[in-house]
Amino acid sequence: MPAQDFVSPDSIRAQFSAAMSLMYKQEVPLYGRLLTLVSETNQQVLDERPQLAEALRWTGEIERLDQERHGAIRVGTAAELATIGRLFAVMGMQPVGYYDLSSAGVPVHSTAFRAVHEQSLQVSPFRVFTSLLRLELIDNSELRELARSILARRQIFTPRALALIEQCEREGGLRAEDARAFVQEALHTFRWHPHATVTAAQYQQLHDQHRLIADVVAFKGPHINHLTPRTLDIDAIQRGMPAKGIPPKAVIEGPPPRQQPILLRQTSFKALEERVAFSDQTAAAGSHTARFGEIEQRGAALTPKGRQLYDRLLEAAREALGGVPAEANAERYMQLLSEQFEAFADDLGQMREQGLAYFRYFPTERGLAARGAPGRPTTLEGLVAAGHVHFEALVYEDFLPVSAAGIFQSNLGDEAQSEYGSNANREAFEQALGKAVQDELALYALSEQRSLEACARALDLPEL
Ligand code: OOG
Ligand code: NI
Repeated sequence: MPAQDFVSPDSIRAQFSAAMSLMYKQEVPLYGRLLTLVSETNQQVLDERPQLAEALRWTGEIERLDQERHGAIRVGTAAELATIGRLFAVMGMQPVGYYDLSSAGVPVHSTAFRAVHEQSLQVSPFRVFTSLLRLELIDNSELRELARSILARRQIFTPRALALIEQCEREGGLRAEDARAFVQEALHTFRWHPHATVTAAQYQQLHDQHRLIADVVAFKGPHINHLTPRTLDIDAIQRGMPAKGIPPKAVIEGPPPRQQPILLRQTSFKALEERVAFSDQTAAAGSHTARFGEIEQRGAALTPKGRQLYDRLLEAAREALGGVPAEANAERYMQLLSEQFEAFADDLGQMREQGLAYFRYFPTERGLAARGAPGRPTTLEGLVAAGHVHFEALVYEDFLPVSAAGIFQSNLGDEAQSEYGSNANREAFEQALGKAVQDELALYALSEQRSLEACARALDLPEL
């Protein structure tokens, strides 16, 4: 079968992302309202800040902005994680990064499934933060066994989804009709199921141990628990949410507001209370809070040096606060954060000189016009100074462990604080997944490198 008959994985991911968004809008109407607020705000920002619009045009992000979102799921077993990995691979999504949430009192570890090449990200930046429950961290052995046996009985994929994954692996791709069927079949795994697989008493037992355990174990599948659009101004959204009847969490996770955004800033709002029918009930007499809303603003991907600085400043702000950021100390926390981050250059040129972020380079009209001209600059610095090469920050495509912990906590409720020590175990995660997770820093470095190579080619230079 010739390869050209196959639909590209990027296009399957774009279809899936759109289908997921449509499904979630129907399941969680507040998500639809949030999308409207975000797109109105983004339009306003683009109108008011032509320089930002220009930067987004250079990188192409302006075209992907509307469809940009991430989701999150939590799976219960190694086998589920491995198959989810194969399902995402059909859509060109690879596991990137390892996140340990145990140190934050959440018994999971996680990765992000996403496209890894800038051209694929341009077609669809859709990503899914995927967590694996760690039953081994739960010390109540009876409950652990109960959870294990319940999880062992469920099948979170439809038979047709499994068959299409196998077909794709065997043949090297899916044709249009199969790709459409795959998207519909895969959606079932992420749907909300109001029928629990456990009795009301079992639910209570799981819930008393940790709300997250009940969320993962008591249902038929790993329902998508939020879908997060990308905003260009998260402070405006945070301020605008209450008026729309959407109460946000107390503080925005991540760095403080800046001229040049870095990494990721996120805020969320409380979970919905859903009606649930436990297995010993005929009507939906119970309730469960699983799903919430989240918004994010993305900025520059940082180099190891930039990331170390970020981690240090964030830690210093938290230390100075002397507690977990919450409603009562939110203002002081934002103040401390801004003070600390004065030490982080807020200018693209300086960030580049100091080696804090990754960049993409583009040949300019002037550079192209000067091709072959005698005496033109041939080094990167010379080309930048002469305006022959333009640079923009490479956008961060991943997540942040401290922020993720804050998001988990905000929707699990503050009563859910537990102690699991610091139990990072990337090896165990990769063994469950059946492959290694990719190093996000290496991916950014490659992307930057490719943009330099493309620049050199366009400008007829040997290398940059
Ligand atoms: C995932 C929480 C983390 C993010 O954006 O950092 C997250 C979850 O609650 O399952 O979504
Ligand atoms: Ni999220």
